[in-house]
Formats: sequence, C-alpha cells, structure tokens
Amino acid sequence: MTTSAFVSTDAIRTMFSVAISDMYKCEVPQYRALIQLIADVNVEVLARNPELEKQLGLADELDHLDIVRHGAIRIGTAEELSIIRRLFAVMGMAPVGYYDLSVAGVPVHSTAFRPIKDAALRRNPFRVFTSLLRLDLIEDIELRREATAILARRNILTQRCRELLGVFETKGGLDEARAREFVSEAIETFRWRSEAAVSAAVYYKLHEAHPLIADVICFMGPHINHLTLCTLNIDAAQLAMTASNMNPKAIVEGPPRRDRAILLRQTSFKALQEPIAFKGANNSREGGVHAARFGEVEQRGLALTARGRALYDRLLAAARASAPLARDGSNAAAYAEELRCNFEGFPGDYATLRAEKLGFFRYSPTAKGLSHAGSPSLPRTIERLLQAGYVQIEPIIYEDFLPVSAAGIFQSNLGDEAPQNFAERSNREAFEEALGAAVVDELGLYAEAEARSLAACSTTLGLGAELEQQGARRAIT
Ligand code: OOG
Ligand code: NI
Repeated sequence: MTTSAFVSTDAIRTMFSVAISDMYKCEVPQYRALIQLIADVNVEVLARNPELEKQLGLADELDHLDIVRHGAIRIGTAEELSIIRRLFAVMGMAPVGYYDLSVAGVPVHSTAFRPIKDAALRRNPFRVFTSLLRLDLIEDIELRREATAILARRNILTQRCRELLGVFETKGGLDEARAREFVSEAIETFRWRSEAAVSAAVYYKLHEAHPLIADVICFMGPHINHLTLCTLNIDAAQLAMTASNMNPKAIVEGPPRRDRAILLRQTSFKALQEPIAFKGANNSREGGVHAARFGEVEQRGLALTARGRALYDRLLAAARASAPLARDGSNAAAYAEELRCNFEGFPGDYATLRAEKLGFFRYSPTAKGLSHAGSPSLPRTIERLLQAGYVQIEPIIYEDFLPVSAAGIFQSNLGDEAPQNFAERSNREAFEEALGAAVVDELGLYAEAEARSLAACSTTLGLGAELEQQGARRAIT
C-alpha cells in the first residue's frame, strides 16, 4: 500500500466527531433539542450583526458553526488512559495540558486530546476532555481495592478496534475502508450502556464515596458524558435554555461577558437522571437511576499568555471569594455582577492586551503593508509597523480548558451533595506515567503560533528575520 492511500488523521477525526455526535443525538434527545436551540440563537445573532456574519464568512467559519466542539470522558485506570491516547492519535489528537481538579473537590486529573497544528484546528477543532479517576485520593483502602478489582475486569476497546489500532501504528495510517471501520468500532467504546457492571449495593457504596467514582467504576466503559456546541452568544444561549426548561446550570463558567472575548465561557444543561439496571441475584436485573450525561455550549476568545492568565486567575479568585456561589445557585446574579466588576481590571481592547503582553496574537501585513513590501521606507520595528498601519493583529483563539470552570461543570452535574475536600496533591508525573507520554504545554503552542505569524509577516514585507528576532525578545521579556 502506498502512503497516499491513507486517509488523513484530520479526516478520521471529522468522521469520528460526526459519528459520535449522531450516536449522542440518538442517546440523549435533550442534546438534540439543544442543537436546535443553539442553531436558532446563532441565526438570531447573525441576523442582528451583519458585520460578524461577513467576518465569519471570510474566515470560512460560517459553515463550521454547527460542528461539535468537544466531548468528555472519564477513565478508570492507567492502562485505559494509555490506550485511549493511542486511539486519539489515529484522529490526529495529542494530549495537551494538565488539569488538577482535586483542588476543587473532584477526584480526577485530566488532559485534553486535541489537534495541535493551525491547519488541523481549522479543519476540525474537535477535542476530548479526558479525566483519570484518582483512586489514590480515596481514603477507604477496602473500597479502593474493590474498585480496582472491578476495573480490572473490563476491556474498553473492541477486539477489532485494537487490531485496527495496531494496523495504524505499524503501517503509519489507515485506508478509507479501514478508517471507516475504525471509527465505527471506536465509538463503541463511548456508547452508553445502561446495564451496570455491579450490584446496587456496590453502586451505592461507591456513589457515597463520590458520585464520580460510581460513574467511572460501575459501567462497562467510559461513556461519553457530554458533547459541546459552539454559540456566538453564550448569554443568549443560557437565557434560551432557561426559557425552554432545559435546567441549565446556574452560571456561565469562565470570564464575564466582554466586547473582546477572552479564554472560554461555558454553560450546560444539568445531567439527566437516566434509568439503569444493576446486577441482581441469579442473573437478574434491578432497576435504578444514574445521572451522568448532559449537553454543553461554549464560546471561545483570545488565548492569554502566562501573565494574562495569572491576572485572570487573580480576578476570578477575588470574585469567587467576595460573592461565593451558593450550591443551589440562588445568588447567581450577585456572583455575575461581582465577576463583572472585578474584570474591569482586565484591559478591554486588543492593542492594550498585546502591548501589555496579556494575550497571544497573529500578525499579518495590511493592504498598505503589502503595497510597501520590500521598500526601505518601511519601519523596522513591529511597534512602528503596527502604529503606521502596515501590520495588523488578530486574536489567537484559546483551544484549551480552564480547571476552575471544568470543576464547576463537574460539580453542577454531581447533585447537591456537599463538595468533598481532597488533599490538594497535583500529580502531573503520575498522570504522564499513566498516559505513557508527556502532555504538550499549551502556552508553548500559542507562543509558537504567534512567532510563526511574525516570521511570515516579516518575510512577506521583505524584512528578513528582523521582526522574528523582536518577537523572540518579546516572548522572553
Ligand atoms: C468534564 C467536565 C469538564 C469542560 O468543558 O470544562 C469539561 C466531565 O464532566 O467529565 O468538559
Ligand atoms: Ni465540556
């Protein structure tokens, strides 16, 4: 077989995101309703904002608006996590970032499998937020042992999926027929199975230790627990969800609404109570309910530098400290107002965000710049090129997740039980060992994207490596 017969990993990712979305639409009718609701919100936003419509059209984003943006799974063991890493590699997705959620009372640590290259992100940004259960945070040793034994009995990939994974790894790709077969086998891993792998007694014991532990341990595989759509106005989406009785979570997670969006804002409808069947005596089944699956919406903005992120974390923490959100969400409006006030301390326009090195930007020559390409009259510094209108900036969009937001999403789906306090023990080394690879540093990816754009801009304007070197200095200082 020649290499050219291989289907690209980007194409396999798209096949997978379509297949899993079709599966989830069938499994969770309320998710199907959410798709319609978000489509309506987006149509309305565009109708009111022809300028935005034009921009998105130019960026080729209008046709991609309705594709699913991310999903999430929860994994039980190191072996499972490492084979999931290999599975996502077939779809051109690598583990990016380390998120420790134990700080927020959720006994997991996580990464996001996602495409890395600009072109791949443009093709299809589908990502999977993947959490590994931390049994080491469960104090009851007997329970830990029992959980480990249950997990040891399951195999989360079909036999055929393993074989095709082997073909991909030895041959370096999959042809069209195998790619299709791989995708249909792979989604089996994430299918919902209402037959629990345990008895009611075991389920309730684990649920009491933490609802998340029951969700990970008691089923035959890591069911997809939500998919996430993209909206052009998350506040309108939240209002529409409330109006449609979709039971959204109390607040939109992340930064407040701003003219220039930063990072990531998210909301979801809360996990549904779904019927399950526990193992009973003599091969019988006993009815029960379990809440795990929900639907989510996201709106993304500017990726922040380490410095911008530190400012974000500080302002968010201050808002959360002065208007702590009640567990039932009853003071959501006061929280939102506090957040808004705090973020007045975060610069609002791109020029300032760039000048203060708070965000990452992509540089490109303007029409005026292009008409002066190669001319000795062009200024030699990026600052002056920007000032004189030879070069323009656009935000680099944040492609990752936020631990405080993720914890908020977890919490609102775990019922109203009091959150637990786990010893804060971030353990990135243990996570990477389980994964069988190091996680990619997300800030490095944004810095490289910025540097690449500066280099290309410099070349186009005939300035050689001059701007690039200034960019490197910018990154260091
Ligand atoms: C993951 C929750 C986190 C997000 O978008 O931040 C998440 C989960 O519930 O398993 O998906
Ligand atoms: Ni999510």
